[in-house]
Amino acid sequence: MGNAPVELRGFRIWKGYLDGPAQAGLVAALRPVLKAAPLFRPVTPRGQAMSVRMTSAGELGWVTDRKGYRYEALHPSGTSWPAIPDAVLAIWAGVTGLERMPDSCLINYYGADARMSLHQDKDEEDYSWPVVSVSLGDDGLFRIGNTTRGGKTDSIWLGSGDVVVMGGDARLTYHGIDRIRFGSSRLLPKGGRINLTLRVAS
Ligand SMILES: O=C(O)CCC(=O)C(=O)O
Ligand SMILES: [Mn+2]
Repeated sequence: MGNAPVELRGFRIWKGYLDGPAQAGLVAALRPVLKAAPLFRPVTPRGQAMSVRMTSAGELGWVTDRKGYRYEALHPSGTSWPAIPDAVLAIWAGVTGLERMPDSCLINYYGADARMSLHQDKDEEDYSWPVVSVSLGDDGLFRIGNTTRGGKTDSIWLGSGDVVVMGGDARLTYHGIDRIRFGSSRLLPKGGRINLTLRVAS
């Protein structure tokens, strides 16, 4: 679906990869996942509450608390994470062409004031697998830096249905979300932004 990807600092960005009905279908597929594994507010290893709320699907879910950043087989409530919906796996297959499927789908929810500071995704065992991000709902200002901390950055607004592949030489490139444009989309009934990140964690 959609146009050819644009490239920015090694990230492949598919604007409008998912059309409106596909976005709505994805939200419907995520509803039972969020019911089985409710969003929680993570705390950094230093004890700071993150502004995003999160949960996961798949065999492993990314979590953070006082004990550190890591993948866990269980939601903080002690239940296993729900399976990654097929519609989500189809996006991974479509943009990566890989046969290997991700074993983790992090679900981030950004309310009006949520952001995510520049970071690398580096808790996975093998960086040769890409990370795929799917945006739904309100626009988010995505900042892309370098493979080491600091230096120049470029920013691009990610809209609902946009898909980003972070792989190859850019697999460890710093990235983050500076802010969202709350209310810019009507996809989610209460507004806000959902971002899915698909990963081969182990
Ligand atoms: O929300 C986004 O677009 C990026 C999320 C992200 O980088 C992460 O969860 O590691
Ligand atoms: Mn990330």
